[in-house]
Amino acid sequence: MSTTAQIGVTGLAVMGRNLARNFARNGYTVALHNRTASRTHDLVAEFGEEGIFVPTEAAKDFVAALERPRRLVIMVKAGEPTDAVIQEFAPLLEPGDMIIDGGNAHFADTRRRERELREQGIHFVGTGISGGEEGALHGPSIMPGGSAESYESLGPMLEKISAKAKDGAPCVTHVGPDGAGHFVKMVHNGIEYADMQLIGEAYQLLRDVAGYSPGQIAEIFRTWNTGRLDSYLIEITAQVLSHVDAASGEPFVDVVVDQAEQKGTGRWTVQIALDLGVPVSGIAEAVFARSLSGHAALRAASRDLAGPKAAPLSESEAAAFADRVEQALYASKIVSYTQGFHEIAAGSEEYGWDIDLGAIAAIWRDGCIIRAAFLDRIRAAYDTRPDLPSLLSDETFAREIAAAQDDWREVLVAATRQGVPAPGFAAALAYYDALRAERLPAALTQAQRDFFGAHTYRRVDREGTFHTLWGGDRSEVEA
Ligand code: NBP
Repeated sequence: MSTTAQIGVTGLAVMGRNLARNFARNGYTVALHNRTASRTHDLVAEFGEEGIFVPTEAAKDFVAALERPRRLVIMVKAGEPTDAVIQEFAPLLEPGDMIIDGGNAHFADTRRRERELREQGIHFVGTGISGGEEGALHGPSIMPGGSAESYESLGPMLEKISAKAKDGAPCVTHVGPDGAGHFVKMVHNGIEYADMQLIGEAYQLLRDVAGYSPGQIAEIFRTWNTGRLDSYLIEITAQVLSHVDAASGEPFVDVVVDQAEQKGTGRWTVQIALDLGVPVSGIAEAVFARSLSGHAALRAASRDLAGPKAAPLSESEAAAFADRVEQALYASKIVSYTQGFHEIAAGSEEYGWDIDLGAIAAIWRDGCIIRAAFLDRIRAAYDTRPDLPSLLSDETFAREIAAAQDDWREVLVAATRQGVPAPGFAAALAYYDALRAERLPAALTQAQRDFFGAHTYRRVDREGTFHTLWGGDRSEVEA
């Protein structure tokens, strides 16, 4: 077999198939492989005219079809299948070749695989790909990790197939070494969870407090989408809310069972944040909210618990309330991104990745699920001040939150009074208030720890570490 393909894709389910087509549509010759050969042949039969494909069945033929250094993309189910595919292909590769894992791998697995393959001289490029099957075909946001050397060879190809932001910039950057790409993709998904939760809370408040119908709320979201909340998720929310179920004639959202599922990347974001000691309370609330929704029996057993008497709003009050919800949603969104970027900065520090936070905001501007006009502003914030301690320290965001905060608080008052859960809005506001607090009750916590466990404390007025003899005369000793 002649060695002609510039890239090969193994794993041709929805994502791999569309990614392979994207490469081919952009003029690359693409070698194809899948464990079950029928997927390979189906792709060629259906889309063969879109570009030049080299279908293969045996692993050795797939490898032989690739020009050197070889670029081999794996798009299989994350976890054991990825290891199985690596074990199948790695022995057939040579130093300098690249294995690109585009699946949703845990970054710790990516670090391990990168280390193991490096010993063989193979570049392992853990790559986050966001945008679902449509993105894979028309241009995703791409977050490659791995060596700088591999990016030199791979970068131009990824730039070609990626989404392009409004200013024409490709939505791909070399995120950093080893697992950096998959780490950033993980946090991207965590932020996506938080975004969706906040949108869900806004919807529920507009429905239960303001009394709007799903169709009316769709219109409100459409209006919001012309302003600073302009984003893919707000846009699709309007579409979902205006959809009427054909079978029942009811709003579609009312016929969907209210139990949200998850695949795990949101949970990982929170687990890793706990390990790194980064408070991502907004993302955590979003993960917990999905989890709570799924506890059907627990919810059924709790349905008769007492709640407040709801007082409906007048038409003008409802309109004013909707404006307040927009402020609360925007302010909470700023906090979610603040927390997500904090986690990326902490991961970068922990693993020595040297991630450019502004560049990450820039590559999320298009192609991915959280794409939004807002990300341009985050990029601008980091461009202005690369050492920004937090997005909340950015002057523009701080000013916007200052303008939003009264409404944000009012929305939470209304939510509490009417008994509508808004954990995302509340967690975001609590984070904001905790950060700006002069004193936190952590002082009391530390004193309690010293009382029951002699864990010591530091004083505000003197250097040193101290312990109080709580069981004795309560005198203070230097620890
Ligand atoms: P799936 O995650 O459903 O995986 C199906 C593919 O994995 C098929 O090609 C299957 O081969 C192959 N495979 C499995 Br399962 N076990 C294998 C094994 N032991 N050896 C070799 N191949 C094996 O496909 P997908 O939804 O296209 O997603 C691909 C990757 O992209 C996943 O890691 C996913 O998390 C990630 N991702 C998905 C999305 C999305 O929107 N779906 C978005 C972003 C990232 P077969 O045909 O022989 O069964």
